[in-house]
Amino acid sequence: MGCDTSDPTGGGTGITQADLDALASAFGCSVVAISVGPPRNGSLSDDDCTHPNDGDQSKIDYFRFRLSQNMSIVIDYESSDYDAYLYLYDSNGQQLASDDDSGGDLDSRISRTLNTGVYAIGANSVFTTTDLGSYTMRLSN
Ligand SMILES: [Ca+2]
Ligand SMILES: [Ca+2]
Repeated sequence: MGCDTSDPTGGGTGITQADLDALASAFGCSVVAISVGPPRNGSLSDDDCTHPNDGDQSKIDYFRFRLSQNMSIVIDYESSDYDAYLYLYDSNGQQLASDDDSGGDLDSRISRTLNTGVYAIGANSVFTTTDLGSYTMRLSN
């Protein structure tokens, strides 16, 4: 606990079954591990989960990461196919932050100092079910 300074942002490192259960319960959707590193490629598609409460039926992918120490992180979420919209949640699915266009060119960015713990990211789009395509998600510090 708190000792793995070699990888303080492990996507899977140090995640307990209780953490995974809490995430599954909070989002009702698969939540994929991510850690600090190069951008990860993904896509929003018809068979992804639907955002639970923004009323527009837009699709959303979820990621998780765990911090073993307090640190500042930056989440960059970019798409050239649609207007990106980004969420940051705690491990219970409570929304901590959201962003539409802070990354420029309709892309999203959240910069935040976080305490030790498990967090989730939501990769969403601004508009409707037709707002689909490729994206990159990057976690940095
Ligand atoms: Ca997806
Ligand atoms: Ca946007």
